[in-house]
Amino acid sequence: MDDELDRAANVLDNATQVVIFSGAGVSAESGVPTFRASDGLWEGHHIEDVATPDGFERDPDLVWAFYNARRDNVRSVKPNPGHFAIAELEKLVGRVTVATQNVDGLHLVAGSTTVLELHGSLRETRCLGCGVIRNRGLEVLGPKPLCPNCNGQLRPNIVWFRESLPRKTWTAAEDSVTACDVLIVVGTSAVVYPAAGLISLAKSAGATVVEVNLTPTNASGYTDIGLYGPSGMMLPKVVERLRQLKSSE
Ligand code: BV8
Ligand code: ZN
Repeated sequence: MDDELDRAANVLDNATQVVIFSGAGVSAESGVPTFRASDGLWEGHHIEDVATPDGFERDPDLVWAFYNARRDNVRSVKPNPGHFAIAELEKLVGRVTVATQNVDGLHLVAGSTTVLELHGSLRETRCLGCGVIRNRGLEVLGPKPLCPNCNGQLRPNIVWFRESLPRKTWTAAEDSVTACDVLIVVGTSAVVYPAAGLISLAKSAGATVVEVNLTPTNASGYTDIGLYGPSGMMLPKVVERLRQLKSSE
């Protein structure tokens, strides 16, 4: 593994633009549950019931109970060394963009400054009446939150299955991976599209792809350097090696 860590540090040392494409695995060591539970359930619910527009239409109370429970979870968690190593990269590499599938906001809490939240944020609500998107932090919202502006029904500002990703955010993500020298794919099973398509896009644009995961995934076919172990351990090791390279230059 040392060779792979050195190779990863070397490609980062020569990079001017780096993109981190992250999924639920980067937050696992912070205590945020990942999606691919073995029984296909997500915190005891079927995806269909809690992460689709139809599910919300059918039972908004169930969906709000699900998202309020995840807001409660995120209120009690902190970024882990993997998030902090990603934030630290910004001091060592010209331009770092984080394109995350996660909605927990932990990259921002850890200090990353350019974070594209491809699937929205647990901290944001959107009004079905006036359309206003608000960042409500992690305040308790109650079972049927209403818009303070027009008293309309609020929904989580999250991208559910069969919904489009926010256009500006998605375009920025595509542009960043097309321009990057290195793409670090961390903590994702790379099964959800269009987000997972960023990996092949980066590869076809000539980027070196580094995968950080417990095990190989659907991304592994595009991977040049594989770092298999917990991201909270692997990422700080890579950044430490990179810091040593930079200080010896
Ligand atoms: C769209 C928000 C089109 C919710 C999410 C059939 C019908 C309709 C659509 C489709 C279809 N078939 C496919 C699709 C497209 C669909 C899709 O991709 N489905 C998949 C399941 C096949 N995509 C969509 O629907 C997207 N929209 O296509 O619109 C459209 C629109 C308009 C008009 C025409 C067409 C929208 C997708 C977004 C869905 N929303 N999240 C919420 O979070 O509440 S996706 C959800 O899954 C999360 O965002 C999550 O990030 C994402 C992917 O999961 P991962 O992050 O990868 O997490 P996972 O648990 O899977 O893996 C964790 C990994 O970490 C593992 O590899 C594990 O080994 C690793 N790990 C664990 N611990 C560690 C670790 N690694 C390192 N260290 C550790 N310690
Ligand atoms: Zn409103």
